[in-house]
Amino acid sequence: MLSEKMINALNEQIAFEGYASFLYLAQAGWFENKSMVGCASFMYRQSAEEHMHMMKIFRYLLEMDAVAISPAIKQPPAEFKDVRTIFSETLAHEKRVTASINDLVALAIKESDHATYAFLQWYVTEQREEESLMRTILDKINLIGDGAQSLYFIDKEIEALNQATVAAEKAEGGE
Ligand code: OFO
Repeated sequence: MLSEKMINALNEQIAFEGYASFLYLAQAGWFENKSMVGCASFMYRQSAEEHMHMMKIFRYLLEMDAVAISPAIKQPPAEFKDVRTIFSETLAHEKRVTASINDLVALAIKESDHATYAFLQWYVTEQREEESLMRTILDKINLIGDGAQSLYFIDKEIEALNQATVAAEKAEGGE
């Protein structure tokens, strides 16, 4: 049985993941408007992933006989400064998500909540991979440069990363 505190914290995490899904959707739209289709498909996939992260917690709460709350989502921006800013903000956002997952893990340990501790380990791994992926993208942008002439090459690189991630996920069996 989950504590009241854990139920509330998991419901807050649902809202966090939901916001990430809509933020990445907004960024996908921004990229598509700029004809950066590689970056757009990357962000559409990220958005779908965040939705899946949200649903995993939603279902976990229900499985544990708790109330899962469908969150109110703050509207994300529709305009963004440039490609580099989008990816550095995305990395910053993922770092905040990691901190929030770590707080949940700490709470599970404090409450000797072994079921939630085990459940959260998937998120610990996921966050490590996500942060590493965003850092790789920023490194590539730094190498290529982000002037107007470079956008085409950045888009191609991110499309290639996107394809590699999809292939790796398929090989792992879905997630
Ligand atoms: Fe779900 O926040 Fe990262 O991936």
